[in-house]
Amino acid sequence: IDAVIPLEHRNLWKKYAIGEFQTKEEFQGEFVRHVETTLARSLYNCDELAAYQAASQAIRDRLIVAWNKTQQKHTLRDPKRIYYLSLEFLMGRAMDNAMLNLNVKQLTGDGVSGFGFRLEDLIEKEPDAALGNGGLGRLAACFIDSLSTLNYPGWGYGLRYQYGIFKQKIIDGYQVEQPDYWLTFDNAWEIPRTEIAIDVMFYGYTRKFTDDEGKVHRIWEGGDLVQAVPYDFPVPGYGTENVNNLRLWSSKPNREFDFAKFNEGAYDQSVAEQQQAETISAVLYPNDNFYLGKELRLKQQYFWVAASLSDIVRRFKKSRRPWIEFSDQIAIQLNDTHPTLAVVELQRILVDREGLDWDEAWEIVTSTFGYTNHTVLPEALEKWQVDLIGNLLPRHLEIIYDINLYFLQDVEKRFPGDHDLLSRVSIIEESNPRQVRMAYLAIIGSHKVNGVAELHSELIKTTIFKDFVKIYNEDKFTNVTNGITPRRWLHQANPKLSKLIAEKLGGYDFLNNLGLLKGLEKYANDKTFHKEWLEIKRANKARLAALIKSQSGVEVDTNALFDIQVKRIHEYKRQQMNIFSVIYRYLQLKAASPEERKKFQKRVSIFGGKSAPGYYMAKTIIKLINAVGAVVNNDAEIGDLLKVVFIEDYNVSKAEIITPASDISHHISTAGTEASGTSNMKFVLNGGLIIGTVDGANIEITREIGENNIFLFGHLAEDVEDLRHSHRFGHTELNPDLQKVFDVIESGLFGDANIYSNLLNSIGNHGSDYYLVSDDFASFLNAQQQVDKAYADQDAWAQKSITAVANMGFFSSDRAINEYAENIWQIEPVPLDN
Ligand code: GL9
Repeated sequence: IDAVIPLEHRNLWKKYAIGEFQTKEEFQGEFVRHVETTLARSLYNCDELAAYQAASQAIRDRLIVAWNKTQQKHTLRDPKRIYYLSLEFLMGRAMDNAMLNLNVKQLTGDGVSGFGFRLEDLIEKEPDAALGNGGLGRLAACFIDSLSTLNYPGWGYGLRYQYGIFKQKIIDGYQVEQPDYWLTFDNAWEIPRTEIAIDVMFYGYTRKFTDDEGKVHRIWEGGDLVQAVPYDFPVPGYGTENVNNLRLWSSKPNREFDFAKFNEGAYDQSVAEQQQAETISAVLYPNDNFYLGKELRLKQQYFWVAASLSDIVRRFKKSRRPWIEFSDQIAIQLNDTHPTLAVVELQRILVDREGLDWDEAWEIVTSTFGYTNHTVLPEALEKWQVDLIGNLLPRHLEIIYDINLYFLQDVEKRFPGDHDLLSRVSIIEESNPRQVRMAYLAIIGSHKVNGVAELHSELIKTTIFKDFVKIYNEDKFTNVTNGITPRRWLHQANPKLSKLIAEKLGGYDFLNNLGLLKGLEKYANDKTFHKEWLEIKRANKARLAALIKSQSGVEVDTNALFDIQVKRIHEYKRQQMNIFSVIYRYLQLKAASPEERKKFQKRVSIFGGKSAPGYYMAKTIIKLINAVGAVVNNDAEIGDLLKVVFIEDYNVSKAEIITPASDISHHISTAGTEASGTSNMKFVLNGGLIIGTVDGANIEITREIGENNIFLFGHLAEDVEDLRHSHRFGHTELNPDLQKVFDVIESGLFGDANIYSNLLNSIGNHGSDYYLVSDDFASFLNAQQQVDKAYADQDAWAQKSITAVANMGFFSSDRAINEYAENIWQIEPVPLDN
């Protein structure tokens, strides 16, 4: 109470409350003040970096004013809130996004140019917040953008890694990892909240005790404490005052020095032990779609979950509502199984700390959580060793056993005598060593489970979670197809196209209502519009060509078809199949006469993406792509007919340049393996067509834009199992065209053939060809031919491109968030004050 300014003083306060700059001049005033005071510099040493920092401070001030208003309003109205728990938020840069959302970009640009700076240069000074691996982390970033834009009261909770995803260097054709220390300079986009640090415990033991009423309890005590310090990142919505919060936790040594553990003479060692606490949030694990059972990763998960839940529960308790209303006020979404310990932690808080009965607590827990599954790949499913959990979190392991016991008792009642079923669905896998199946715990602890595209949501019901569909009712399982924010992925990344669309549709309303793009359809056959459309594509290709030239020295012709595959390097995503087809094309060009060659479509094959540091096959694929580039790009006979480029260190900021520049992009995973994909949506929204398999969101994209506007090929998900079976038992010949490609690799054309032998042997030479590269190769080459043919008719191509864009409204993350809000979270937007 004593923290509140008394009524009689509030007018004075309001007189001095920070105003929001409205004009270029006001911005300039703020800019100079920040250079001179915040940065303690002057007009004599204000370089580009300082100018970026001062401009971002000025914009941050505005954000914070709106952020405060939003949070005050939410505290006052106390609506139901959604908390999105994600171990990854792949945000990219903040400044451009903030300027566009606050509608101050023009003014800021004019303001800094008054001091001789170019806004584009300042934007480039900001390091990416690269706190994610790929699609899953970028999805979380798009989702919080939509939560703010749609005025939902929603917070993200994550970890503030000091090192984001590593920086990729290509040296001698190989990937080399370098640390991404992104916090070298002050970060204007975060607000440290040291005053609300939370203690998190690890290790220790559990003890039984009986209370005055004779009730038996178990408590957890005696462990090591680590401090969780929150850093708040304001998340502005577009076209609204609403600014939500992304709260990222950073680990610090505990405030109290542990004198019990402190032996005299071992002071330095004691301090060093304390410092260990900081390693918890030090680094993002760089694996995509792959699980690694490291203790530090488990520590990260619990640290983040415990701090977030403590924060959420504290906020709930301030409202003095009864516990029974917890899930009327709070929804928590588990982004993959990474935060599944939250289920256990909430049950522990309610039972051990707040004294609720088990059943009452469990009802609250299960009505609060929802779980999103993002992959069916078996190597990606988290299973923690029982002993690891028991040592680090002894009380949680007991609770997991109890959850399992009650669950299995229920199942036994409903399916008496089905012991196979019991062992199949048990949270504990009775393997050696025993393991906790986190996905099962997430399903049992949630009221809804969703996949991320239609096919994927069907597949989880019929394969990995089949038994749970039988146990629960079918409508516990649902689908929410992924989406992307059109603010970043159209307006910010492709300002020219956004402007052209706005001219045709009479304004920028489509950025809040992407379905309005439908209005473009009537221009699909308009030849003058085709020209404008293709001209913008050309300009975007020139922008990418400049990036390629500056990075790799390769000059590419913007008249060529730009063919792009950028995403994490993974065998299931089949970059190997793509580069094999490029080699095949090269062989055909070499075999052709000079006359025949002229008939070939010029192409630039562009690759980009990181491999997990320990993923040998993926690293081999990167080496092969670079080796092919080195041969092809230096072949004078081939010239501009074919270029092969690997863009180093693919990240969000580069994606903003690459995506608008594509004519065709590859989304060619083995059917049934890519849960959704989201870059497929980004490319099509920017007028690029796609070549893809019948997988993930490609299927829904086809349904929306029409099958004439996409190049589909390959076997269907339903065929995959039989094909794999036939590889194991039958004798399968390698596709003859693929054999030619293997022969030339083995001849040493791309360097020592031994480098590639494991890659080739996993496919041919009685390899299992688990990802069906050979099975799909013929239809892949055929689809490539269709692409060439279609591209030759530029008007027909423009028509496809425009029609596709016009029908992409469904893939806005606003639509996805509205579906979550209605079907899973039961939350409503909080209207703006007027
Ligand atoms: C992923 C899927 O592989 C993608 O197909 C999907 O689009 C995204 C978002 O739902 O989720 N699952 C997954 O584990 N990753 C994905 O990208 N990987 C990471 O980014 C860690």
